[in-house]
Formats: sequence, structure tokens, C-alpha cells
Amino acid sequence: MKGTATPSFELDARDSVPRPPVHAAANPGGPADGDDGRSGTAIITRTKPKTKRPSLYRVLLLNDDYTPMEFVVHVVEKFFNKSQEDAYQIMMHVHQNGVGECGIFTYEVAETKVTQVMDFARKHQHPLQCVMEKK
Ligand code: TYC
Repeated sequence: MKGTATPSFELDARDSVPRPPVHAAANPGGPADGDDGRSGTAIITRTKPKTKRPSLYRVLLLNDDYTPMEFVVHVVEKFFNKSQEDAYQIMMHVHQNGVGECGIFTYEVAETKVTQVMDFARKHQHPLQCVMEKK
């Protein structure tokens, strides 16, 4: 918008800091609506802090016929911070149902988990698959 004659509205969704409105006293000769009285531009100020909840992603393990059960239990403990008992239940759920959830995370954390699990499985030459899906 800079350098054009088009009215510009500077409203940053990430800006959660409320700012005082532009008023006439700080805006000599202009009305109290943010118009600078000169170039036809205006600044809209947010009064209510606007927060956005991040999208969440399930991280899933897929069953296969070759990865040892103990290896899957270890993966779930190591990368998803589960107890041995919870990790065993998750592994058995995947073994019996074909797919199962290890945790729910924001995009970047989920992506990191998937990469860590896939790299670890490959390093140990197991075909274990880990994927993420938007909730
Ligand atoms: N089905 C595998 C076996 O019988 C065990 C297994 C469980 C593999 C979960 C992958 O995500 C998995 N050895």
C-alpha cells in the first residue's frame, strides 16, 4: 500500500496490542476517525485484542507386518513422552486397528515428530510409518 493513492488500512492480525485511537488533538485539522486530512489515508486501530487458536494436527502411527512391537513401544515412549504402559496400549491399538493416535500438536511440532519417528525407523531399518492429519 505504501506509495499508492489507495486508502490504506494498516491492520496486522498478529498485532494484539491495543492502541489508542487517533483523535483530533493528535491530528490537527482532521476529524477523529483516523483520516489524516491530507492524503485520504486512514489507520484503523483495534480495540479488542484478537487471538487466533492454532490449527491442531494428530500424529498417527500406521501398522505394518515387520516392525517389532517392542520397537514401536520404544518409539512411542521416546518421541511422544508416554509411559511404557500407555505406549504398549497405543502400539496394540495400531496393531489391531491399522492406525492410532500418538498425540495432538500444532503444525510445526507435529511435523517435527513425524520427521523424528521416520528418521529413527529408517535408521533401524524398520518400515514403520508416521503421518500427521489436520483435526
Ligand atoms: N504389526 C507389527 C507386528 O506384528 C507391530 C506393529 C505395531 C507395527 C504398530 C507397526 O505402528 C505399528 N510386529
